[in-house]
Amino acid sequence: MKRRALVLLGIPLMIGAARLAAQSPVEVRISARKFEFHPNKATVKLGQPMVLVLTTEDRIHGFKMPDFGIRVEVVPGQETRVSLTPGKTGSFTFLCDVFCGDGHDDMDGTLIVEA
Ligand SMILES: [Cu+2]
Repeated sequence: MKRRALVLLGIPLMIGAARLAAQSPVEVRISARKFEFHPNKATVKLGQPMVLVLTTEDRIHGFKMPDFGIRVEVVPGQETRVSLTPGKTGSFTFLCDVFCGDGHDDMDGTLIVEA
């Protein structure tokens, strides 16, 4: 009798843990510096909650990904965190939109969302 109670108690706990694992976001860390993002390519799964963790050491950069309506500043000494659950597949460009010098125009990267 006691054992059955424990088993029954365990089932909702297991379901809860599985839900949490399914929902816990994947962290994608990207650092910005003159004049590149590193890495400049990241691949994620369609519908997988993710958090972009953006950092820089040299100066303020921008991080803009128009396809997902994302536009933030990346400030030295801070982590800029952006939550995103990609709802479409494809290759999506992100770029720096804060002028940071002569190589600024080439400062971009790609987020690939796979099914
Ligand atoms: Cu720039």
